[in-house]
Amino acid sequence: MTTIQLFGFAGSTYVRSAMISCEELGLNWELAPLEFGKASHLALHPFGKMPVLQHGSVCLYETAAILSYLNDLRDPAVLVPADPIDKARMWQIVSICNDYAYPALVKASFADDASTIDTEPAGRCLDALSTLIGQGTYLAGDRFSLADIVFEPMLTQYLGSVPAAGKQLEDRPHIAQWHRGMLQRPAIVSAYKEIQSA
Ligand SMILES: N[C@@H](CCC(=O)N[C@@H](CS)C(=O)NCC(=O)O)C(=O)O
Repeated sequence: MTTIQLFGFAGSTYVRSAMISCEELGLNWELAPLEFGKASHLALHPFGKMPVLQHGSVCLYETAAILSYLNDLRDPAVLVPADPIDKARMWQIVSICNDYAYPALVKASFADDASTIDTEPAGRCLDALSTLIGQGTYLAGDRFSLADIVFEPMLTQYLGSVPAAGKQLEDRPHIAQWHRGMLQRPAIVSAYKEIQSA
């Protein structure tokens, strides 16, 4: 199969989600350099973000679309639940991640002084996801899905940058347990190894 090129930086949480998906699906992929903000970048992504996927003649931006495409390269597709309720739950969580968790956990973590940020919005995201996961092992349904793949890098970024994050996670034991499980998943372990060597 033609190598999948992921344009972006390994530090980006959304690029990480694409890397984890490729690892989980056993796809042949590589990170490709991006001249951030330059004309060559805007030609790939008119909004100047990352990741961008290039696979043969297919060029895609927007992470949810990229992850859905990667999943459908595998037959049977494995990262989107077949059950309609689990599938709706998965897209609900991806949307929560994009609209609420990304600003609250990721953008906030880039503040000049992460020890002074308002952690209430992140706490609200963790509470919502805690309610949705209940006693489960995965965020949506009983299998690893795109919901886990999108949220895991966001939480890891937040925990690595915001001093109050550890206590916030400790206060939500189901999410803490979910995160421990995610960090042991082989696809996530190997994606993070790639990130360290990138
Ligand atoms: N809606 C986009 C968001 C992508 C996004 O915000 N990526 C971040 C990196 S995690 C980015 O490109 N940030 C650079 C910037 O905002 O200047 C998607 O789903 O792919």
